[in-house]
Amino acid sequence: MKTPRTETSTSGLRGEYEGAAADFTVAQDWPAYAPEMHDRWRRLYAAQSRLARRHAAPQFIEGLRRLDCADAIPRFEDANAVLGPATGWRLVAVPGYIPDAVFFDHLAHRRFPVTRWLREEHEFAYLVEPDVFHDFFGHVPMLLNPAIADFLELYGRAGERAMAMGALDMLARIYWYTIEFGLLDQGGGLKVFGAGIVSSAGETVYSVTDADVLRLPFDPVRIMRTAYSIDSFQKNYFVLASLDQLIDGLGGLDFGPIYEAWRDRPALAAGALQPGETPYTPRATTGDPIA
Ligand code: HBI
Ligand code: FE
Repeated sequence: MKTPRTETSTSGLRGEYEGAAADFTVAQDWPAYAPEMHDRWRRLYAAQSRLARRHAAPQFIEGLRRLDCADAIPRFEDANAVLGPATGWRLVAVPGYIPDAVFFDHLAHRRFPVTRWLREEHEFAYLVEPDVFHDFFGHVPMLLNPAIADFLELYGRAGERAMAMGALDMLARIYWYTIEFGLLDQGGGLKVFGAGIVSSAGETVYSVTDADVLRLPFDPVRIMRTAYSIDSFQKNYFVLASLDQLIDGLGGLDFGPIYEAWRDRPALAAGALQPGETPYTPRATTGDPIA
């Protein structure tokens, strides 16, 4: 019988790129997670799912329910048995952040890279780099949604050209302001669906309830031009009226001319309303008040 490793030895898995395949994938090595890690996952899950019930988009809540992962760090294989039939996506384990080109290639082939290690206790509420809680809890529920599933593949396929054109920053902002920090208003009040928000207690509440933060209607070109912060709450958010807007607004769009028009000009500062712009006005709610 395999004894679980101690917390100290297991944390050696963090950022362990040695032994990774050429595409940076590794085995998840689920048996290596120590009991205290499963317990930490359970507490992270409990805290964030409670907030999600109140503030997350119904698509996220539904996806999370289908993954059935409240009690322990999930086995990626189990999630794949749910994901495959639903949207054709598959999770692959990675040691952490991977090179842009590799990341894009995985997405283009409907493989989602999930970091295998879990944050430590002192990082419970805040972490700059992705861990298994951010990657799994934040991203995987939305991979069960067909619109997000198609959009992420499209994003992956756009990577090569953006890199060749020196416009990776512009493309990355699309991911950042939708997949990571997107808001959605389908008429039931402002909801979160971005993984960076739903995996953060503070930002889940802040992004939808703060009266002063700038929210703008979803606009691909505006997003591609807008800088973002990686170490604080966002200074602006973009609001989708439906998840279909992602494909409808970006699927037929030729990014080439947009890159050419804007890549050499300075980005717009986050949180700065531009002349002629109006902040997002929430749609009338349909009996589902938000705090
Ligand atoms: N690697 N594991 C991981 N997770 C990411 O979100 C990620 C990455 N590599 C590159 C990357 N993101 C971004 O730079 C691209 O979306 C541009
Ligand atoms: Fe992420």
